[in-house]
Amino acid sequence: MIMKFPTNFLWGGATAANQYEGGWQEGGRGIAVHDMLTDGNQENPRRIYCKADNGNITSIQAGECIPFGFHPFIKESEYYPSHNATDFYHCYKEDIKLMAEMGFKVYRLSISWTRIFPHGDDKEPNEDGLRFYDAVIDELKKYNIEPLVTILHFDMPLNLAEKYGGWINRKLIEFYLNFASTLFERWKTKVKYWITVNEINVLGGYWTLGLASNNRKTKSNSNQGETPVEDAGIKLQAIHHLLVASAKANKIARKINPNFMLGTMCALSGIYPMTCKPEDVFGAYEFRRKALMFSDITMRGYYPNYAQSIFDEYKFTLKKELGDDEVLKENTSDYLAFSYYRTTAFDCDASNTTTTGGQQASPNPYLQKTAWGWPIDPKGLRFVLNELYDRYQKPLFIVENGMGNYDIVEEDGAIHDDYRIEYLRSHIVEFKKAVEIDQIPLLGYTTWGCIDIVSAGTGEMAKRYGFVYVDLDDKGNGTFKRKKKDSFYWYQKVIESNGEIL
Ligand code: P53
Repeated sequence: MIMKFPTNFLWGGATAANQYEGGWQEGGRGIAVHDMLTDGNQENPRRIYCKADNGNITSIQAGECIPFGFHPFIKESEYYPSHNATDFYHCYKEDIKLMAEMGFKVYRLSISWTRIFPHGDDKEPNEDGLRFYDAVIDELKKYNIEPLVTILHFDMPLNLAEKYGGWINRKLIEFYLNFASTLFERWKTKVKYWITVNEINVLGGYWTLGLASNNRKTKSNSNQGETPVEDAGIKLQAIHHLLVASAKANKIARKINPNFMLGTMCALSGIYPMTCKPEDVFGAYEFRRKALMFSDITMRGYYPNYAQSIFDEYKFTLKKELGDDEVLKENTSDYLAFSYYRTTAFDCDASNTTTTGGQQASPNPYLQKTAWGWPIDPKGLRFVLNELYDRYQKPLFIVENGMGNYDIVEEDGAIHDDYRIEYLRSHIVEFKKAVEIDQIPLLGYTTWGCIDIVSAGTGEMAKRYGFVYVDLDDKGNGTFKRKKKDSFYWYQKVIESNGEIL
C-alpha cells in the first residue's frame, strides 16, 4: 500500500529554554552554566570567564572543558545573552498566540532544569517553576498545539558542575532521573511527545556537560572542530552516563504512561566524501559513524561493533557498570529525533576535518552557503532520512532545520525574508519526497528558532531563524517587540494546505 503524506503530520517550530526563555532569576530559578556564557559572533567566540583560588583568571570557549581548580564567574563588563534571551518567560502568551496563528500543530520547547531543581540535587522541585510550564502547556492546549518537550537541552545546573564535576559523575544520572520523572508525572496526561536529551552526540565540554580537564593544548570547540584526544575520552564517558540516564528515563516514563512517545535527539546533518577516492569514501563513512554511534545506541540498544575503533582513536577505555548494558538494551527509543542544517564534505587530505554536521573544512563546490558558512543542501535531508530509516526502521522526527540569517526591517516595518522561505521550501520539498516516494514514516517537522532566539553557537541575535522577528540586538538593546516576517504568512499557508502549497 502506498503511504500518502499524513493528514496528522506535526508541523511546527522549536526552541530551547537557554536561548529563548530568559527570566534567569525569576520564580526561584537557580543558575545554570549557560548563564555564565557571554555573547560572541563569528569572529569572537563566546567565553566563560573563570577564576582559580589563587586569583588567576582565564577564559574558555563554548565546547571546552573548564581547567581543574577554576570556577566560572560573571564579569561585569560582559553581556550574558541567556539572562533575558528573547523573553519567552514574560511573552509566552503572545508568542503561543503567534504560533497558533501560523497553524502550528506542535511546538518543541525545552525545560530549564534549574527552574525545576534550582541546584540540580534538590530533593523537592520548585513549584513556581513547574507552574510556569503548566501555564505554557495549558496555553498550547488551548490552541490544540501538541507540546513536544525536550527534557535536557544544553542545560547544566551550575551547582552540579561545581559540586559533582558534571556528567563525568554517575550521580548525575540520579539527579536527571529525579528531574525527568517529575516532568513525566506532572504532565502525564498533557504531554505525549518527549525528547530525553538534545543532540546527545555532540561532545560538549563545561557548558553543556559541566566537565573539567587540564588539557588546554588544542582549540576544542565541539561545534567547529576536532576535540583533543584527552578531552574526547572525558566527553565520551560523560555521554555514556547520559545514555544510561536517557534509557532509564524511558523505563520510568513507560511505567507512568505507556502511550508516551519517547525519543532521543541527535545532530545528524550529513557528510559526503569529497571525491570518489576510496580514502575519502571510507573516511566519510567512518566519520559519519562518530555521530551514528549514539543513535545506534539509543535506537538499537548497544554500542556498535565499530565503537572500539573510535575509542582506540581517542585512547579511551569506556567504564561501564554492571547493569548498564541491560538498561541500554531494554529501553530503546520509540522514534529518532534529529537536527539537520547542512552537509559537510570529508577530504582525507585536509588537515582540519570537522565533526559530522559541523562547519565544513573543505568547501563543497556544488553548494551555496549561508552568511554563517553553513552549506545549504536540501537533497541531503532526503539522503539522511533514508540513511536513518534504512538503519533503524523506526519513525523519524525532524526537530531542527532552518536558516540563520541577517534580517532587515524595512521602514514600513516589513521583513522580506525570501531567502529563508526558499531554504525552508526546498527542504520541505525533499522531506515530502522521502515520505511520498521513499515511504519513510516521518512524524513531523519543527523548524528551529520559530520566534527569533539567541544563537547557541555564536551567542548573537543577528543570526536569526524565526518567522517572527524580535527587536533585540547582540548586546541586549531593544524593545523585545515581535514583528511578523514574510515567512510567517508563507508558513501559515504551508501548514493550512498540509504542505501542498509551497
Ligand atoms: P546556532 C551547532 C552549534 C551549536 C549547536 O545553531 C548546534 C549546532 C548544530 O548542530 O546544535 C543545534 O544557534 C542546537 C540548537 C542551536 C542550533 O543547532 O549556532 O540544538 O540549540 O541553536 C543552531 O545557529
